[in-house]
Amino acid sequence: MLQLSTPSLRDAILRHLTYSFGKDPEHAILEDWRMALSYAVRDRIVDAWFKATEKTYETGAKRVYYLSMEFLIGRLLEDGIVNLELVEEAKAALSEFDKDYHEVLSDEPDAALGNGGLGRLAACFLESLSTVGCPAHGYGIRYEHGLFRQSFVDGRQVEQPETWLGQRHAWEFERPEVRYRIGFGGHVDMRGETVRWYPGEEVEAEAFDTPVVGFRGRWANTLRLWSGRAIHPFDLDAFNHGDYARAAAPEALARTISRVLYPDDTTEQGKELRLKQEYFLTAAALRDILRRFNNQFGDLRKLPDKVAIQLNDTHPAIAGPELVRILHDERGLPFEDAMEIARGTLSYTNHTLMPEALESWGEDLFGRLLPRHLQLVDQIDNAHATQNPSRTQSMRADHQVKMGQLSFVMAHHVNGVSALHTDLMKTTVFSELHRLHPDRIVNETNGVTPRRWLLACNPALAGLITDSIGDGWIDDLEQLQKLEPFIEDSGWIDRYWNVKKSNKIELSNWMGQTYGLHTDPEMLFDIQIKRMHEYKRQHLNIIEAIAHWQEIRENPDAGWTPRLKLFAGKAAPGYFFAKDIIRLINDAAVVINNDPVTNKYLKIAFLPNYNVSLAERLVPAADLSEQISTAGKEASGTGNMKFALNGAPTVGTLDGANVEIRDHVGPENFFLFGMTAEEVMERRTVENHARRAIDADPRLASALKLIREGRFSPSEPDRYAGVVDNLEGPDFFLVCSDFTDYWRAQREVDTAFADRTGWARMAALNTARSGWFSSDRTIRGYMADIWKAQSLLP
Ligand code: KOT
Repeated sequence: MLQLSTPSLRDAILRHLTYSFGKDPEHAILEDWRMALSYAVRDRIVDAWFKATEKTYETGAKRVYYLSMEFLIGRLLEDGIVNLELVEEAKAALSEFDKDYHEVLSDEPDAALGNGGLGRLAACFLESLSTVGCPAHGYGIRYEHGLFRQSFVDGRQVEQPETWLGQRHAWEFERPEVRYRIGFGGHVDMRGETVRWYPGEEVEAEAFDTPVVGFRGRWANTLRLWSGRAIHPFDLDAFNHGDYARAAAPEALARTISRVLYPDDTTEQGKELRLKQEYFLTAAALRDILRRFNNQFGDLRKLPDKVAIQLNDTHPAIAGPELVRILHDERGLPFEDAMEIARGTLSYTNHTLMPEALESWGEDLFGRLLPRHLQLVDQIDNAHATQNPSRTQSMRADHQVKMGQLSFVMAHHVNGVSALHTDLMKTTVFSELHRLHPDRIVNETNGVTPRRWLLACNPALAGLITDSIGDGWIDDLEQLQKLEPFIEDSGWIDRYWNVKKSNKIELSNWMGQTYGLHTDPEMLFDIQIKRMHEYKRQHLNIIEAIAHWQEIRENPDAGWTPRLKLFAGKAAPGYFFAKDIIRLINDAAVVINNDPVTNKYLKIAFLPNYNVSLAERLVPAADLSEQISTAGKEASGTGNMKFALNGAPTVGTLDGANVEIRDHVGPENFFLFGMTAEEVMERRTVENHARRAIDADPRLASALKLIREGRFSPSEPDRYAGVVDNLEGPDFFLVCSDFTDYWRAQREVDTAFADRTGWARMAALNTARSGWFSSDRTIRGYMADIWKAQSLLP
């Protein structure tokens, strides 16, 4: 391999500034500096990347492929700097040029190629796959526009297109030589044994590669994103006839496929373009995987020994029929053998049990876009029915194609993302398939990468930890347990508390400068940040705040624990109830923050445009983590883990990974409230459950009354009639039924926070006992239980 000597970071920055961007230091703008630093860092990542690729070929190791419609990677420059341990050198180099490190890092736009938890998990997994040295590729779509930009007008969410590629992007390598034709529609030609699909329309998928470096630069994998382009980009004939719009049409049409990320999280849309995107990603990835396999190994029967393909939810589920189609129709293997090889290669992760999010496609649409695949789905379904005569549920009921069942049948393992969620999979949506295939479902509780979610975002805490126990925790997070003896030491607890305080001051200052929002860092910072959804119950939080505000007004001198309630999160553009909740929070904030009687005790703010970078600012400064979903609805949660790790105890329900967080940190360091998943199912059957709960709790009754009467929307008193009607009526997510216990838990928080040392100990215990929630542990679990893949690190 080419051996070049590594220049100092300072020299590399200057060289790139000069020769890659054609600027001298006097004329360089912030973006030039950011790009020059990025290229200097990227050069070093490329070295690690080449070595990893070479080793994977040499050893003939099994490779892992993670197929996902979303990768919510955020900014990459700090990730690279931190993982290559270049923080001090980068700061020093920039200061030589009189540039501020943080200012340069903040210039990078977030790559928001995902909606929320599912996409962020994929990003944490990529980093952990590299850190543990597992040969892997991520495959996704290079959306031109990621998740929309959110702002508020009169408290209402307004969406604008996001343009992360509007500024220069340092991290991708275009691969014009890696292109595949992806077909849609057309017809199927059946001649005896040979079946051939002749698509009616074709677009080209072009690869863009981003290297993903692991901790200490010991390994780097690839995130390969596909971009749509036309096969014949330009209709010259139309152009020559003066029809310029028609001339450019093929290109515009092809580009549409990778134009924009669907902005829905846990809600299904069933749109044609979405199915096209799913097939586009999957077909391009499979072609690429098989090409690489062919070059190295050849014998398709060995595919399951050399290739593990993980489907991130059902979005790439078409991989099952597509792989069978290639093996059977194109490579001539018998159908049964093709099935067996495909199933030996594929595994599927389920991320939600919510019925509206379980993908299914109408057979008309499906058959029109993918006629051969529809035939194969039927053949797969029939074969499964024959092999399992006691089966009652088909994946082809109601003129639909049910992607969850298809994925299950085509996978050797199916996993849930927390212990509770996995148990519920077995007893609810997949109960029949679980009975037929009792060894197929396994649990892999989610995790988060400690490099981004502690080392990079919370340098003060990371510093204290390393000072106390050394730096082994960074890639062996369970070493945080070694902190426990320090927690007895009051001097150490003071240091821990000062770290939290300095993080809160920093956030306060930033919110002041950015939003003109004035906050007191002495307050309890109570934070709920996540997608807006009824099941996540941001409305439970704001209704409790309104009730609390009333109580403070009635008795202003009772020595209340001062609290700042922060919210952030986006609502899907068509999810009107969720948008109403955003507006209610904003409206309530105006009234409550301007109440001179109460505003030293309670303040509320909804920060706009929640994204990964905003989470990185908020998590280290949190005192309290709100994880208050209706039990049984949040598959896992991963924000909950980030907060616990950064020393914010949880107020939460027994839902998703909250259950395991509570087990790890200890029940005395977790503010539990609410019904269990079982109780939830039972309560729903009780007639008028909401009415009963309201009648039993005057605080809840009066908070709902204030909202209904327009106390927070005086110019439009019935603005929230729909919200209150829902809560007093069906209240499917049991906000009213859980309110009283939530209130109790919040008052326990108030009391506990008043004891500063006691609280600091609780926070520190959350940090010390959260090591299990590293995504390194999760990835090792997938490698051992599902992929049977080995680390290639010494
Ligand atoms: C979205 C659409 C369809 C199916 C599933 C989803 C989905 C699920 N999107 N995000 N999730 C979340 O995934 C996270 C990672 O596993 C979980 O922590 C979280 O609870 C899910 O809601």
